[in-house]
Parts: sequence; structure tokens; C-alpha cells
Amino acid sequence: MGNMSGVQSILEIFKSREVRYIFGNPGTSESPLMLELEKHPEIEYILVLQEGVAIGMADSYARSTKKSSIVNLHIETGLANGISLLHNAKESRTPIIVTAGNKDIREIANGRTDLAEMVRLFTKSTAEVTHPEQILTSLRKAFNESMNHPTGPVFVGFSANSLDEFHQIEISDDMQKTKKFQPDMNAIQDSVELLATATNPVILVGDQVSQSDATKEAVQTSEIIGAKVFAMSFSGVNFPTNHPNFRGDIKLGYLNSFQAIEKADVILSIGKFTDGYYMFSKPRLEYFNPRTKLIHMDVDSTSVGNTQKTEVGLITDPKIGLSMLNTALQSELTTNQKEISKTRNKKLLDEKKLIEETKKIQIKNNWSNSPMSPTRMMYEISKVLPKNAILVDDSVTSRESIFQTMNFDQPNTYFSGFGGAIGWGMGAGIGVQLSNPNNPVVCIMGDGSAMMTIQGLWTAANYNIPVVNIICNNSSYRVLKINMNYYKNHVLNNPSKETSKYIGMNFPERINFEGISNSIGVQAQTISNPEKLSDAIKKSFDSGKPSLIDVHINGEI
Ligand SMILES: Cc1ncc(C[n+]2csc(CCOP(=O)(O)OP(=O)(O)O)c2C)c(N)n1
Ligand SMILES: [Mg+2]
Repeated sequence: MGNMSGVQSILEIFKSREVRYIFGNPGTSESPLMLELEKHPEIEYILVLQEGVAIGMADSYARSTKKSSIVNLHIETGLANGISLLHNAKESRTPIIVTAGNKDIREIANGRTDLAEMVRLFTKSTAEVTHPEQILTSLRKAFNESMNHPTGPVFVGFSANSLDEFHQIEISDDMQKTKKFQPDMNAIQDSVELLATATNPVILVGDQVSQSDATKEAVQTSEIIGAKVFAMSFSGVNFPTNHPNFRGDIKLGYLNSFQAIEKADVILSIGKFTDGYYMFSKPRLEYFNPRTKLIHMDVDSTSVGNTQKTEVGLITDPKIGLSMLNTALQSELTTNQKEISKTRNKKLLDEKKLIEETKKIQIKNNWSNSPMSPTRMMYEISKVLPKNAILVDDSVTSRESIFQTMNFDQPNTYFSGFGGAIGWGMGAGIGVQLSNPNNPVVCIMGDGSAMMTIQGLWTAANYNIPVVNIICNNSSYRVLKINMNYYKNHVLNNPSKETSKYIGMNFPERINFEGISNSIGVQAQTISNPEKLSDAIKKSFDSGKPSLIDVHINGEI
């Protein structure tokens, strides 16, 4: 039991939880924290110059370490800047503990903002500490709740008086070991019966597969039943992209995705439905053919059997659920059913070979385009990417080219943002590098997304975090132009010959990223000749310092 100030106990609790970094941007209300940090060198404060960078960093750091990360922002003003990417963290279920200072509780009638209320929609739980004796339990709740399934961001605010006042506190070794949900055996049995007799089974993987480290188990399921696999989201390696059964991504709610899985008689969907892509009127609310039988597996009971007609709901951690399902399938499938699965797997392998051939042809077809095609750009990157490199992907429309030229089959070798807000990558590259100091980290970003949080370069320079940032400079918000065409053709049903003016979607001059980057301390190169790209990347790696390569690519649609 010790007598200490509130802020001292916060840092002691952080240390007891092995917190290594606080990502933040301080204000006057954070003075007590910044002063107290001087006495706790075990915790490093990573300063960002825009709050979105801190959230991006904390998001990828938590996902990469599979532990809660800590962000500290300034009162309502700083917190507001972080909310956009906090929305992504909520969507991707990232365990971030966002904290902020607030005014003394005595000022309650003087216009003190309710910070907890402000971020309630974007967090799993919120609390405002107004007395130092609330600190221990509020932080315990924050650590536990952020890591309990479904994981997610939480918020804790601290009033000025709670930071300065003294109290008696006993800080214990309080590391939580989160228990994982096991499925109901009846639901496993029902799933086995459906999958064993399916003639056209499909598996949809979501991010919860990589989050629960269940990629291997998902591969086994697909092989046992001979199922085609699509990714509803791919923020982590949810399935090895080079596996014969894998067919890339699917965007629930879009017509072509519906058509891709329309003929499936049984769908096993793992993780939360990823259905935020469609933003036009007249959405498709039923994602699956009414004749398709859906088995939905997720750790979150509120997401299972939610909006879609569901035959079997499996509320379980995917790793545990899939391994139980696999054991049951192995023992219950008849010899004939196993033969049928083998035949389907063989067909999928033949199809995959053709798909790979087509990809190669596409790379060749776009080989000498000027400006450089995104495919050529990614091919050149793929040539020099070290085996142990980790790719952080915020490349928006250039992502397709990443998957055309690279494969990801190992866990934690690929991270991308999820949830819609752009600006994730600039901080996320740094977060992944901090959590993997011995791996080369390459962060590929769209020019639009990079500009949202360009201040992240300063943090990389200031702390010498050697991320290689690569910009897909297509001088536009290209995705919005593609979506505008979809809107005209498929929502308005008015495919007029006249092209849109794409108001607010073009940058008339290419942004000079080299200039911006050099001015805030990150060495930069501009590349428009594809022949020079791989050398530029090697040079960046060799420098051991943060760097930026601005690649001029074709932005046509
Ligand atoms: C914070 C935020 N503001 C605006 C948007 C709308 N938006 C979605 S994608 C996008 C443009 C992305 O452009 P870029 O990163 O250059 O990728 P490209 O489409 O060119 O491949 C915009 C503005 C958003 N998603 N998030
Ligand atoms: Mg762009």
C-alpha cells in the first residue's frame, strides 16, 4: 500500500501491465502526466503532431503485439482529432486504451466537456475518473474490457484533481489472461451435418481469423470440405493468398460479390460481417441467396445471427471453434464425402493455376505504361522485399495490384486498415515497426490517405523509426471516381456516355511528397521510372533510417 498522487498511480499501473509506449499529443491538461513521466523512463512517450497518427500507431501496435496499447490525447480538442481513426479501431476491434486529461471536477458547472459521452459511439466502454480512488478499478476495467472478446477500444478520462490528489493504493500484479469462448457442441454437430453434405461449400474469412491466430485451422477446414474461400476483409493474413482454394476478396452488399457466392449451398462465415463498403441508396440487405444455408462463427454473440438468415450460429473463438469443427468433420465425413472433397480441391487447384497465369499476363500487359501502372510499381516492390519484411497497406485502389504481385502466407506479415477512415497508414507503419524492431517494415499508402496524417513523418524522423514509406501518387482520390461511375451505372442506372467532372476528386498538380518529407526530416526520393524503383527501395533499407519514396503512377480509371 502506498500513498501517491493519482498520476503516479496511473504510471505505476501501466508499468505493472508492461506498457512500453504512450502514443500522444499533450496539452495543458496533460501537464501532470508529462511531468510525472520524467520519473518513469521505462515508459516512452511517442509524440505525434496530429492525433490521428497516434491512433493509427496504437491500432497497428495493439494488433501486432496482441495487447492493449495506450494513447493519451488532450481534452475534447485533441480527442476530437483522434475520433476518425478511432472509428476504424472500433470496427476492427482493436484493444486501444484512449486516455485524456480533463478539467477539475469542481468546474462541472463551468462548461466542462463530458469526454466519455463524446467518444461513447466509438468505443466499447467509457469512464471519467473524477477521484484518484477510482483509478485502480477504472484502469483495471479498461485493460480487461479492451481485451475481453469482442476486443475493442475503450476510453478513460482523468480530471485534473484526480491526477494531483494523493490516495492510498496497492498495485498488484494484475495481468489478465483472457479466456476464450468454446462453442456449443450441438452447434458444431449441426455445422458438420450441413458441411458434410454440401455440394458447393464456400468459406468467408473475416479479420477475426487472423486476430485469433486461426489461419491454419481455416485452411484445414477448407481442405477437408473442398471449399472455395473468399475474404470479407483482409486487415491481417486471414488466409494464405497463394492457397489453391483462396479467391481473394468479396464485398458483401455488392452485386458482383453476391453473384460470386450465389450458387453456394452452404456458407461458413468466420468473423464479423464486413458490410461497410456500400454507401449508396438502395443497398442489398440480404447478402446471400435465400437458398444458401449460413453457418456464422464469431466471438461476438451480438454479431452472430444478426441481420442475415442464419442456420447455425457458432459463438466461439475461431481458433477453438474451427479446430473442434475440423476434428468432428475428419471423424464424421464418409469415405465417399472425403473423395468428393478431394475432387473439388483438385478443380480449385486447376482454376488457381489459370488465375495465376492471368495475373502474370496482366503484369506484362502493363509493363511499360507511362506513367507507371500500379501493377508494375508493386511488382518492382515485390522483387526487393526481404523475406522477413512486414507490409503495412493503406494503398486504397492500388491494393489490387499488391495482391496481383505478392502473396502473404505467414501470420503478421501483412496489416491493413479497416473501417473506412483514411489516414491510418502513416501512423500504422510506425506502430508495426515499433512492435517489430528487427523486421524491415514497408508502408504503402495512397497519396490522399498519406496527406491526412502526413505529420507522422515527423514522428518517424524524431524517434528514428526506420519505416520505408511508399506513396502511390496517382494525383487523385481515385477510388471516389471509380465509385462515382458505379453510382451512375448501377444506382442511377444511367450510364451516360458523358464522363463525370469528378468534382473534388482530382489533384491538378502531383503533390511534392519529396519536398514535404525532406522538410520534416525524412529522406525522400521521387520515382517515375519503374527501372529505378527497386534500387530506391534498397537504398532506403540500407540507410536504416525512416524514408519516403514517392512513386508517380497512373491514376486513370
Ligand atoms: C477521414 C476520411 N475522409 C474522407 C474519406 C472519403 N474517402 C474515402 S477514400 C478517399 C480517397 C483515397 O485516396 P487515395 O488515398 O489517394 O487512394 P486512391 O483512391 O487514389 O487509390 C476519400 C477522400 C474517408 N474515407 N475518410
Ligand atoms: Mg490517390
